[in-house]
Amino acid sequence: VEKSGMIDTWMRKHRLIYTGATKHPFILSIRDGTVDLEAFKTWLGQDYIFVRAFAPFVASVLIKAWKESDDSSDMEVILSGMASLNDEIAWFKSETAKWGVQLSEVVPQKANQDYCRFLESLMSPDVEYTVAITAFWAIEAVYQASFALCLEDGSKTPAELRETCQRWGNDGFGQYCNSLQKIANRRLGKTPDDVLTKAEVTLLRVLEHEVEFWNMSHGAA
Ligand code: HMH
Repeated sequence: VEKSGMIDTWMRKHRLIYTGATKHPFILSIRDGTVDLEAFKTWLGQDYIFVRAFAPFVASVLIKAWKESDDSSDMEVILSGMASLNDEIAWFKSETAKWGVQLSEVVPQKANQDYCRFLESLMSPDVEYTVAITAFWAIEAVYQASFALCLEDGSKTPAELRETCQRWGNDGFGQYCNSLQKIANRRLGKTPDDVLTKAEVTLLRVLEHEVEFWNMSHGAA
């Protein structure tokens, strides 16, 4: 069995759920300029909480890479992601202040709690590096694809939301996602079938959590 382009194979196989995560009605509303700014503010506050849980997850992937990886350059890619998170947390603080979102008053909604709990389960030392790096790639790739859509020619993204879309939709972030995808593909290409199955199931869980996460803002007051 040819396993080297596993991510592409899975993207084709799970196209529907991937599209559900990357072309969610909330993202499409940003893109066509009809976005409800209250929904945007909800997303902003919730995502700050998510990113605070995401940083320790990325740290756990770094530990797994250090222990298990067959290629020392993996660590540099993961470390660069961690460094961006430092900047990202600072950005969330200034962006929420700009929109009048009080971070101390943001209560994590159920979908967010569920997603953070899922991340925590992936931090266990029992979870293979291959499984964790696949999840990591998927989490970043969904945001990259979603926000890049809002920057395409012909999109009517409101001016005050362009910076947000740039944060994840820019080319540098796209290249970083490609680096993560290459690592995931390399690992998946030489992993036993049971771990391969675990990675595929984990990828699907990530995509489901991403859809639920977008749904939060969409269904907001
Ligand atoms: C929910 N998924 C969610 N938030 C994020 N900030 C990312 C992915 C990408 O970092």
